[in-house]
Amino acid sequence: MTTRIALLGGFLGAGKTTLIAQVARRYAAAGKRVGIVTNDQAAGLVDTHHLEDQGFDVGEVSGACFCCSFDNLVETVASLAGENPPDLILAEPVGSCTDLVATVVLPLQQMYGDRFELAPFGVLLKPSHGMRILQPQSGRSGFSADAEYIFRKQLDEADYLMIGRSDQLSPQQIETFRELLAEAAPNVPVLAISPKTGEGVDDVIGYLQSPQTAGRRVLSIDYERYAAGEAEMGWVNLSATAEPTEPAQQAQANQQHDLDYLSQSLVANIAQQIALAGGEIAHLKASLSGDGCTAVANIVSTDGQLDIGLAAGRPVAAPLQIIVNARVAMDPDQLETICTSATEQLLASTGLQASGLSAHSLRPGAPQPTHRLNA
Ligand SMILES: Nc1nc2c(ncn2[C@@H]2O[C@H](COP(=O)(O)OP(=O)(O)OP(=O)(O)O)[C@@H](O)[C@H]2O)c(=O)[nH]1
Ligand SMILES: [Mg+2]
Repeated sequence: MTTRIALLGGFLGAGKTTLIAQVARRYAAAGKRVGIVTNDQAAGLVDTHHLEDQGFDVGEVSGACFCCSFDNLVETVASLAGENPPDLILAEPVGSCTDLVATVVLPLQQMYGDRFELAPFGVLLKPSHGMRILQPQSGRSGFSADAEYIFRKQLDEADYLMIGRSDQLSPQQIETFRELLAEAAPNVPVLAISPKTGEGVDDVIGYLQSPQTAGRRVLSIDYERYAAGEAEMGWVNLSATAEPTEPAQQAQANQQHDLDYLSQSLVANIAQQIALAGGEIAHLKASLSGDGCTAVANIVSTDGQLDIGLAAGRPVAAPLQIIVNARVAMDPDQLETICTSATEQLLASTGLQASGLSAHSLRPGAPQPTHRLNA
């Protein structure tokens, strides 16, 4: 018996994890099970916590994107499939990745076709990013020409496209986006969906279950340009545990902390400092967890509003687990300094102390896929 796998791609902050959680909840409501694979260039993912906290079965491939860490992806998928395979495995590639048909979909189909079957490859679009690129007369760019190249390649290989955040778009804006996509990616089906409210998600499930062949469009791609686009992002993954300080331990152990407020103020503070430093945000997210609860706050563009990715809903006592993931067009060392000092400030405001605060910053290296196959 084969296990069905669906890759859900799309640029940083498009709403992939939110969509995956929606689909997983709908499967669970129908008495079905999904497994989920998250992915990042480095360990310590908000997404993994976000999904695990909602009770889903999650495997993480970290250290490199799926295409460069293909064997790790196969192992992770195989362990989720186990002896009692889920009805579907949803895999979320890194948002700055492309060429996934040649490097992931086809290798899974051609090398492991006896174990896995692939659903059509869907790519989710973030309106604030996509519209900037597809409407050049707006005078605003999607980061740089090389980063725009990645977005266009993501359009070029999708089996179907999804305009995200439909809850925040007028019918006219959706129509304009559709017209621009009809030009940029002719003959590719386009859904308008809201991963947050669930609007249109049943249509996505139609594709996840469709017998259509996956990965019908293999890219012609310039890897130097692709690498240059990826390398424009500074990447920071920070994690820390906040604990009561020694002398005041008892009083602090009883103190309750508002995870929702704390995650939002941490993200707002980091975003403010990024703006002052002239950085441009692709996705900034922070999760705070404690006592089985998680709050996630996000910002997906420099001029965007703060989003609540997940609400904790109740105050909790320390220890608290803090994770910050920032993908921003700016120097990664400077970004790391900003994330670290904002986390320290947050801790000072709670009276808690950080144990084991660690931050890892990088610029993604040139992608070197394990396999690259043609149809
Ligand atoms: N209003 C609204 N917000 C959304 C929608 N989909 C996602 N968001 C918000 O957008 C933010 C980013 O969503 P994620 O699901 O984390 O995006 P992602 O594509 O997984 O991001 P990366 O993994 O960093 O690439 C979160 O705060 C979500 O709540 C939507 O349909 N409507
Ligand atoms: Mg995600």
